[in-house]
Amino acid sequence: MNFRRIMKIFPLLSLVVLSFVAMGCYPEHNQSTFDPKGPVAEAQLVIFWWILIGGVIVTVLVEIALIYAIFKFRRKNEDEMPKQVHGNIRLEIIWTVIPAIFLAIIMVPTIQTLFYASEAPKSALPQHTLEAIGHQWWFEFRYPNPENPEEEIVTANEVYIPVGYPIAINLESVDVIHSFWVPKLAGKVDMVPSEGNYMWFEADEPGEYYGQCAEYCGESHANMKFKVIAVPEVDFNAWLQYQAQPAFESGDPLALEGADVFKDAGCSGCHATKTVVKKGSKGRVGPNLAHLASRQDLAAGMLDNSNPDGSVNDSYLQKNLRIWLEDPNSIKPGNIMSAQAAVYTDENKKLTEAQISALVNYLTSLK
Ligand code: HEC
Ligand SMILES: [Cu+2]
Repeated sequence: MNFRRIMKIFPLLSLVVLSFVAMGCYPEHNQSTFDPKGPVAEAQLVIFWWILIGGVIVTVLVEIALIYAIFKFRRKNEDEMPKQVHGNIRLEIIWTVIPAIFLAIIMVPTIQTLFYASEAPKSALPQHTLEAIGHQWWFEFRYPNPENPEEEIVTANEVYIPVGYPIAINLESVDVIHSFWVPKLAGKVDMVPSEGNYMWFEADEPGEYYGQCAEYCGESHANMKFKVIAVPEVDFNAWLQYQAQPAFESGDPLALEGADVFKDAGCSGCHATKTVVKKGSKGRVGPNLAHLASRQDLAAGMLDNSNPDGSVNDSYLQKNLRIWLEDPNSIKPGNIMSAQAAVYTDENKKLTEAQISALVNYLTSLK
């Protein structure tokens, strides 16, 4: 293709690219940072605008100077050589001082916001704390048990918070570095193995806020999502109390059979169904399944079981569980369950159709 042809399609190409870029910025999108729903994300957005506006002013000034110089000092005809200069102390001081002033101005709100985001404000309200633990490729959450400070309530991939309260979050990882990001509530913070990290956020209004791992952590990094569900405090307390209850025991014969398969097929080796654990104890390889059927998604946001109003639809859940158990790898490439569970690695131990049906029935009963 010759240069002319490229120049002809260039405007069209840039339009297409620009429209894709703009699609990522529309504020209503659940992972857009342009419509913050909490004070931390708001403060960070203000910094973004300061830096963007400062950057635009500097860019425009530099471009104007550049274009001016190009025209003013260009070679006017073939036999005239423009004046050759080297160095200009006054100019150099000016173009060092102006950006320095801009940086100094932007530094003030930046440092303020750094301090603001680094620790939850001490308020009269009781503080809620939360442990978030990154695993390849899902998130474990633990709450202090209000009934017993020595214990923690465990769940996965879906986290409830009370609206209007600062939530202090301790971040950890059991394997590689992950990053905890809920764009509408706060900027990302790394989850570093054996090196605790900390952040806080607060939701101003009830809603579902999508989260995402934001640090490349292996094959299914892009499939490592979670949900923050902000609800009024009474609902939060009810939810937490409910999560602390033991898993529901169904009397349905197929579910009972499924519970047996769950033990016999080695599922319980990686999945706990006990909700309350000793504080700081090591979790298992896979997500806690005690109240799996009360969660909107399966496999860290990969399969949606919910009705439009957020309630769990049992028939979606059953369908999704079947898809997951038949071949987890087709949903989440490289996931540890298909890589390590004997029922997927050993042809002789493969789950039968009947076993899958029993498991689906049992897991759907875990409300
Ligand atoms: C080697 C450990 C291991 C074994 C054995 C195992 N799993 Fe898993 N399982 C995992 C991991 C890890 C995940 C998380 C996958 C992901 O999201 O990346 C998972 C995810 C799941 C999920 C989705 C959970 C959620 O919160 O969305 C279900 C359901 C599940 N497993 C059921 C089972 C059943 C049933 C068996 C037995 C047939 C089983 N698992 C055996 C490790 C295991
Ligand atoms: Cu990741």
